[in-house]
Amino acid sequence: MIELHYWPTPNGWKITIMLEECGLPYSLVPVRIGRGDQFKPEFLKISPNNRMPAMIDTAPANGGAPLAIFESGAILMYLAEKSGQFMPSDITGRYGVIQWLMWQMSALGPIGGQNGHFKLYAKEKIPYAIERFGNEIDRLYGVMDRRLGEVEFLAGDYSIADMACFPWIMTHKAQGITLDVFPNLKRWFATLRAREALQRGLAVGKDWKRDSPAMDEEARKVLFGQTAANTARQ
Ligand SMILES: N[C@@H](CCC(=O)N[C@@H](CS)C(=O)NCC(=O)O)C(=O)O
Repeated sequence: MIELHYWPTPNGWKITIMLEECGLPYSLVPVRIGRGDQFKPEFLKISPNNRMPAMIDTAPANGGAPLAIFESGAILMYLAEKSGQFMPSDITGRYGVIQWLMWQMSALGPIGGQNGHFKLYAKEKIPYAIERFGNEIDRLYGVMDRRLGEVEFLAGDYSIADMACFPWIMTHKAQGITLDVFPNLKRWFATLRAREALQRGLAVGKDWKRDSPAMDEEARKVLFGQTAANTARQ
């Protein structure tokens, strides 16, 4: 059984989308990131970077002890391997998926996060930062649009690379981007959004936000201004 430590955010949705797509049974442990659950010692044991998602497979394929994994890209690869779905086993197909997954993890996600931070959340609006990350996220959307002009999905067939990117394209309006100027991306986005499993994945934990909203004063205090010193384990 997969135990997913989760909160409904773009990095969390990647995993609920995959779990719904591949049909592996799973249970959920909420990590209220706006309330500091990511600093609880039991969570840091499985996710030392104090970020969710993280997971534990209580029955890994090698029959060994429960296996804990953090970082959404690593979790997606693990679930693809475990289920035998959404990542081909031949070397050409596999690395086709991995390279786009790494692109999402190293570029689309982090730059989208910084763009959102400076555009929406930062109390002080810094024009240079807004322009810098606005340009870069626009460039990345362009990279994806060009790729999707050549192939239906990022790595040929629908894969974990598409699942990783979707939540970060879903936030395009908040990022200040219109998909009208990226027609191939717009086509891909509509195709994925129509998938029932993906919609189920996006709905996981939707109600939780009522008690613990994504961003309020308490969440700001927990999420912003983290340093090595103030996040050190007690
Ligand atoms: N590279 C990580 C990023 C995860 C991440 O940034 N998670 C955010 C929510 S989307 C989080 O847990 N934030 C808690 C915090 O900032 O303390 C991954 O893809 O798993």
